[in-house]
Amino acid sequence: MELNKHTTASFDIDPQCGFTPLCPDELPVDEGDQIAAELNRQALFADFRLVSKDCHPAAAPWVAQTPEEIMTPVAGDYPGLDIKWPPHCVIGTEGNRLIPGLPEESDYDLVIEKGLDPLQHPYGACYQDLAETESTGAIEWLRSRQVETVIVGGLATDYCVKTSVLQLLRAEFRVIVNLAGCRGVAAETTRTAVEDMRSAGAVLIDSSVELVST
Ligand code: VGL
Repeated sequence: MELNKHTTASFDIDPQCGFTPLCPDELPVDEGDQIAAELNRQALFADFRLVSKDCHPAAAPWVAQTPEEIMTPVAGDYPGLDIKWPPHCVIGTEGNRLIPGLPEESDYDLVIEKGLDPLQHPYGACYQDLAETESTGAIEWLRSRQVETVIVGGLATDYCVKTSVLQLLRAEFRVIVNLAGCRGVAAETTRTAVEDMRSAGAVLIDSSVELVST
């Protein structure tokens, strides 16, 4: 896969401790803490590097109060919410931090924070809401820099990575998903996510070894 660095961005989706075994009480994804080296490698093929972060409040209607509530629908009139999750990536906590091995946040070209509003629980990095009406600015930022191709990796393949990839494709970027730089919550939903991304037009690669700079 040939890439022109000047028109390519590398986008790390939610590579945060709260999605790794380092924070077992949050949303631990198997090997979620093992992707930093691969994210760093894919970034070598891009002039721009972005990261998105889940930045949640400690209390919100989507926070599951018991383990049984996890992934059950949020009851009540909350159009911005779908299902419940354990508290994760809360501002100011360890779970909110980037996984070990990644650059400092200040070394990224753009840091996108999403999910601050307790009445919204977005998955994709491009919008603050499930209805995709409030931009995070990622798409506009990429367009203003004439980016054409976005290499994506991060956590988790079956939720935030998938949704971000579909959003970027709808915004007409060429999207490359680096599977070695991603990990999923569950095997079955990860398989479906890979198929959904492929059929929407994403290029799936096994690792950054397949990338070449022109
Ligand atoms: C995520 C579930 C809930 C993710 C975020 O980053 O993939 N998954 N919140």
